[in-house]
Amino acid sequence: MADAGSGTVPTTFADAVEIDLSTIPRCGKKALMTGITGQDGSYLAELLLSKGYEVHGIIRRSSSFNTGRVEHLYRDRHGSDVRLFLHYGDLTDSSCLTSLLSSIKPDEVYNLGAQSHVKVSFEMPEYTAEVCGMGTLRLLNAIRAVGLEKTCRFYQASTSELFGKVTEVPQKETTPFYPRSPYAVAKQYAYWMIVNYREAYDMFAVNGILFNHESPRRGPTFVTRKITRAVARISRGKQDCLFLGNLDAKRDWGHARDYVEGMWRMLQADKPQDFVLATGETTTVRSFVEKAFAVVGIELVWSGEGVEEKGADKADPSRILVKVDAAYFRPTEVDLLIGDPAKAAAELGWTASTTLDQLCEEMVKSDLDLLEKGDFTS
Ligand code: NDP
Ligand code: GDR
Repeated sequence: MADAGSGTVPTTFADAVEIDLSTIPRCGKKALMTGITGQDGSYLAELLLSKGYEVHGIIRRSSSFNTGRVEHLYRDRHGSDVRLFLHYGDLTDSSCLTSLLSSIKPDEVYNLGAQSHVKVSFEMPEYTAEVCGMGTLRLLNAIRAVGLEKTCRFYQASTSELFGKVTEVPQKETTPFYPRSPYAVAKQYAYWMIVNYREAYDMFAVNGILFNHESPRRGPTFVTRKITRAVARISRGKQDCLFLGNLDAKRDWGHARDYVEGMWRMLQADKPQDFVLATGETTTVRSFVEKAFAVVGIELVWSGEGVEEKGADKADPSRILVKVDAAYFRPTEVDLLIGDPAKAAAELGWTASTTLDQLCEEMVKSDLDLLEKGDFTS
């Protein structure tokens, strides 16, 4: 079992939910999760603990602490009523996956671990395939190797990136795939492995085809968080300009907290099926920039040079707040994503409850808060 730190590190995120386990009876179920240190993993761990699960998360060895997002959930393993266990492991290492599954014998496995950055996947295509593609196969095989295939339910973090080049709008479960990055191609391999193991071995294995979901805990190199962090810093005079890539890309953005509820519901269903989770609305990156600046009261004017603050002193070179930098463009782009969540609404009773305006405001305010606390490392 791994150490998550001393337990004295202050909670980084204002939305981190402390859970009083003494008020929550155990439900008797165990979940094993890859990617627990990521955005979704931290919200899913909160959700499962609040439902009485015993939660086991696989973390990677790192030269610095990488458990900041679950720090508030971690109790010293020598204490009483411990329900969150962290284990070192990696999706590239079959032996650790097999031995963890054999010792934990989980009722549910959530495979959230990934090299999840689309742009980075063009620079590290082979590693991305190893983790996102082969890693999923390793986990599926490990479940079979230890004889859990008939009892253990499996959630695969599939993605709207599978739809890639637009063939249908809005995109739903039956829309053909056309992946546009090494990341998406690797995820498509994993998608079909889930379908194949479901059909070949009668496993309860499902794909959640999730559209973009964000939060104050979003990694800082994804576009929404990159924007909200910069807006916080610019509004406090700590940064002059934000450099972005393609401002015209359109995404269907929801809140990660809503989406992990959908993941859990997929595994509670009567039969294993694949589901799209989305809001059903799409917005350009450009419009998200406007919304984020509006939270701090800055109105923008778009010009040839970049994006200016409305009414700013023209003599002031710092009036250009956003500039386009070609370095952030991808070799192939996904131009338009908009999902149809009708099947999830009808069969799981799931809908996205947070609007984009609420999400954007929450993210900007959280980044202002982190800036004020001097905690801008997350
Ligand atoms: P993050 O990038 O925030 O988290 C990724 C997680 O995977 C981290 O815990 C990371 O560990 C872990 N990880 C990376 N490499 C490995 C590896 N080799 N072995 C084991 N674990 C590894 O992603 P999100 O939380 O945003 O996304 C969760 C999953 O959902 C991912 O699979 C992603 O591809 C998918 N997805 C995400 C969407 C979104 O909009 N957020 C939409 C659709 C799908 P570490 O902290 O050490 O880096
Ligand atoms: P995405 O998310 O590629 O959709 O993948 P990201 O936030 O990286 O990009 C969204 C869109 O914004 C454009 N963009 C920029 N993106 C980044 N990161 N940085 C920039 O400076 C920038 N400027 C413009 C991008 O070109 C793109 O069009 C996310 C990940 O979480 C995946 O793991 C997940 O599968 C999909 O969402 C659904």
